[in-house]
Amino acid sequence: MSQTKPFPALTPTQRLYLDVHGYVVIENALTPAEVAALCDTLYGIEHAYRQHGALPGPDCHFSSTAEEFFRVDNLPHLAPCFFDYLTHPRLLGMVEEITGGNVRLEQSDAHIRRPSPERKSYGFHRGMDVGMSYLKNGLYHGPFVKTLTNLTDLGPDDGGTVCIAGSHKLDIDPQAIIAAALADPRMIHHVQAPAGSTLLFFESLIHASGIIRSGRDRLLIIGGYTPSMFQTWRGYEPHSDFAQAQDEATRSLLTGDQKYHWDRRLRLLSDPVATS
Ligand SMILES: O=C(O)CCC(=O)C(=O)O
Repeated sequence: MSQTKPFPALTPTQRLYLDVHGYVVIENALTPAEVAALCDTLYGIEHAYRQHGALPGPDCHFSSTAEEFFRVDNLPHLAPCFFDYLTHPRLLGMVEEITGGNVRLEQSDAHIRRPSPERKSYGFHRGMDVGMSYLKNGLYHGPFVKTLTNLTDLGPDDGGTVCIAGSHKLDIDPQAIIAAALADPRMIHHVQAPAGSTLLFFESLIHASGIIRSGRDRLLIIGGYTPSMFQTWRGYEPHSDFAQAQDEATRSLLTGDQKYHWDRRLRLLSDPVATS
């Protein structure tokens, strides 16, 4: 990783929004060229699969190959644009800020979602227990954080991510939270943003894929990150030769080999955002 990760990476306003709601949208985090490369690569992988049933490389898998939901998993070694996204210095700076120290890649996946007439309800879920979170300098920190970047523009009918705002702090049975929130749509926030915008969120936030009503494809890419001593999700172990060929910082990001040498990164809310 040649560029430095900014710290703090979030403005005080972005950090406040994140702490209150459990997510914040960073508009235009990626350039149009980065978005185009990711879309071309993802469509290319789907095309190769539909033609020949081919996987795009070793140590990866498809979580879904349905027409309305195509998903390829474990990405860093599959294409340079995937690698660049998952090692994006600014996004990593944000992730480290809200986990509270250096991170490793825990999972990575890219999706193509298409309209599905059968899909009438959200599949709300969370991937981390709220009890694993902690406060430092009065700010909320969590051990599992995702950067979900939409690669297509998201208007109100394009099926952007939905979430129950503030649920990242609620140590309550998720089914009870979901039932209560569904009774008042104001509690369900719905991401709308230009292509290349990143939804940064705690995995303890209850969230789901939105429902596409526009008829347009929705493409996205996700990096999941944890402190260095955590394991990957099953099926996301790094491709060994690829990881070993990286510089030390990148290898640690991919393998978590810093383990319990956890370099803390803590800010105050009032600290201004770093410009580089
Ligand atoms: O499709 C989305 O917007 C949400 C994806 C999601 O729920 C997840 O990766 O856990």
